[in-house]
Amino acid sequence: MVRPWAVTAMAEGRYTASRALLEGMREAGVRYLFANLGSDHTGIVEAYAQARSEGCADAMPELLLCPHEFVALSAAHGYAQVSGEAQAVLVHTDCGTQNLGGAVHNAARGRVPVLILAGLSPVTDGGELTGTRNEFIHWLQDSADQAGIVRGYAKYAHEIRTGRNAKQLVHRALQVARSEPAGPAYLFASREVMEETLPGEPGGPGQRQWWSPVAPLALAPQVADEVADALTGAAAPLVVTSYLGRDPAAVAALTELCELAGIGVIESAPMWMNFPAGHPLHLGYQWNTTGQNPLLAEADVVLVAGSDVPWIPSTNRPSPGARIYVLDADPIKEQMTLWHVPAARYARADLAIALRQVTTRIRERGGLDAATVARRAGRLASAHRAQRELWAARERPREDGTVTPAYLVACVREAIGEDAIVLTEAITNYQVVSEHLRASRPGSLIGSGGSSLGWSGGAAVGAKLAAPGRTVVSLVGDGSYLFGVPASAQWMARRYGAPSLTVIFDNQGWAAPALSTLAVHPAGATAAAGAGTGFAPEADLPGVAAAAGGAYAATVSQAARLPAVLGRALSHVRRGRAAVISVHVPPAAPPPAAPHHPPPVGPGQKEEP
Ligand SMILES: Cc1ncc(C[n+]2csc(CCOP(=O)(O)OP(=O)(O)O)c2C)c(N)n1
Ligand SMILES: [Mg+2]
Repeated sequence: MVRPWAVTAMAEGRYTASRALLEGMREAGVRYLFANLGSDHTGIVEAYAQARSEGCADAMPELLLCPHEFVALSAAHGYAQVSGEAQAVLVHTDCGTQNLGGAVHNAARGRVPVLILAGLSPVTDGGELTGTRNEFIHWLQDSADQAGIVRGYAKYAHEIRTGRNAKQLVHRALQVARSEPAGPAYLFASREVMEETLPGEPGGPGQRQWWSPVAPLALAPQVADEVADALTGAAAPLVVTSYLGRDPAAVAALTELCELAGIGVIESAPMWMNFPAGHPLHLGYQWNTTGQNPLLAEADVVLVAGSDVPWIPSTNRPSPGARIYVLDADPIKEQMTLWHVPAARYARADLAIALRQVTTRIRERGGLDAATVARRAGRLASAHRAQRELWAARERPREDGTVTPAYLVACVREAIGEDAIVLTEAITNYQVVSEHLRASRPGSLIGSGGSSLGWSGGAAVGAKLAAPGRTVVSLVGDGSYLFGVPASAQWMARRYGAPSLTVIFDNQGWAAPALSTLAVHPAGATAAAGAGTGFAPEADLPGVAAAAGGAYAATVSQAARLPAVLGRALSHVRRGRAAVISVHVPPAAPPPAAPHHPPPVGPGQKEEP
C-alpha cells in the first residue's frame, strides 16, 4: 500500500530504498527495529528523520538504540519468544555482524524468527552514486564474504542489489524466517543501494497476507495410527520433550493425550515450560545427567515430541528394546552434524496438530480401558510425589543461614506470582530452576534455546516490550549476567521503559567448565587443585546495572533476608525501575584441596541493612 506521504516523497525524489525497507518491515508486522547504527545507515537515519518531520513515523518500526549488537538480537529474540512476532535488528557492516556473535547461534538453535539487516561498505569510491565512499573506514570494512559470518546459522542470506524490490525481499526474508523450523534471516545492502531513490513503490504485492509462513503440517494418517497403537499397547509409555511449549496449544494437546492414556512426561533440557509441573503425570527434568533416569529406562514406548537432546546416551538412555517415535518440525535435526536417536519412525509435523491426531485416533479406536489408565497413572503419580517430597526438603533453608540455589528459587517463586515471565540462564542451576520454579503456565518459563551465554540481558528487555503488563524475571549465573553486556541491556531497559528483576546466582565464577573437567577427569589435577574458574576479586554486579540503568541494586548472603529484599526489588520493578539482586550461593565446584575463602565484600556490594 502506498501511503500519501510516500507519494509526496516519491514525487520529490526523496523516497529511498531505506524508506521502502522500513515500510516493508512495518507492513510485515515488525514493531521494533533493534538498531546499532553506523556510516552505512545514512539512508535509514535520514528516512527516520524525514518520517518524523512529516509526522508519519508510525509507517516504520520504532527505532530502538542498542549499544551492543548481541543485546539487540537477544532483545528481538526475547520479544519473539513472548509475542510470537518476528522483529528486526539493524547492524553495521561486518563489524556489527560480528558483534551479533553468539546471539545468532541462539536464534538459530532456539528456532526464533528474526530479520537481521546489515549495511555493506559503499561499492563506489569516486562519487559515482549517492553514498559513495567518503570515510576512511569504508576501505577497512570491505569483507570478502560478509554473509559468511552468519551463514552457518541464518536460514536465508541475501544481498539487496537494487532498491526496486526492497520490500519484496523484506517480506521474503521474514517468510523464510517465520516458517518452521523458524530462525534468523540476513539481508545486507550497500550504502548506495540503501540511498537509491525510487520512482514508485518497489516491486510486488507488499501486503503481509501474501507472505504467511508455511502452514503447519499434520502427520500422515498411517503414522498417527502407528503412534496411537504403540502408546495404547505399551506397558510403560513415556513422552520426552524440550520445547513443545513454544506453542501453548501443544501443551494443552499433550496434557489431553497424557490424561487419556496415562502417559508420563519428562522434560529434557527444557527451554520452555512444556507440561504443568504440578500435574501428577509430570515426572521431572533432566539436564546434564550423570546417572540413568529409572523412569526412562523402564519405558517401553518413548514419544520424543519436540526435543534436540531427549537424553545424553553416554549417561542416560531408554532400554535397547524401547520403541521410539520422534515427532518434530525438525525431526532429524538437519543442522546438527552429529545427531541420532534410534527411532522406529521420524515424522515432521506441527506438534499441537500431531498430538491431537494421536489423541483422536486412540479415542476412535475405543481408547484404553479405565483400569489400564488408572494403573498407569497411579504408578506414575507415586513417582511424581516422591520427586516433589525430595525437592520440598531441599528448599528448606540451611541452619548456617547460607542461601542454597533451591531455597533461592523457592523464594523467587513465592515472591513473583503466577503471571510472571521467567527467563532462565542459570547454567549449573538450570535443573534447580526447573525443579523449584514449578512452572505451570505455557510461556511462563523460557530459555534461549541455544548455548551462547548472555541471552537473558537483552531478552528481558524484549520480553517486557512484548508484554508490558507482566513482570519479567531473569534467573542468571554470575558469568552469564556478565556475558549479557549488562551496561547496554540495563541502559536500554531504562531508556525504553522495560524494567525487569534480575536475580544472579552468584557462585563466584564459572562452575560449568570446572564441572565439565571433573566429569572427564574425576581424579585429575583439577580434582586436587581446583579449576581456577573463580571470579575473585568479586565485582559489584548489581552496581553495573545501577550505574548504567539506575537499577535498584542489592547483594544478599543470608537466607533470612532474601524474601524481604526480593519484595523490595519487585516493588521497584512494578513501579518502573529495574532491579538486580546478586545472591551469594555456595561455589558449585569448590576445590577440595584448598578451602574456599570468600573474598571480602567490597564497597559497592554491601549487605542490605
Ligand atoms: C558465549 C559463551 N562463551 C563461553 C561459554 C562456555 N561456558 C559455558 S557455561 C560457562 C560458565 C557460566 O558461568 P555462570 O553463568 O556463572 O554459571 P555457572 O557455571 O557458575 O553455574 C561458560 C563460560 C558459552 N556457553 N557461551
Ligand atoms: Mg557462576
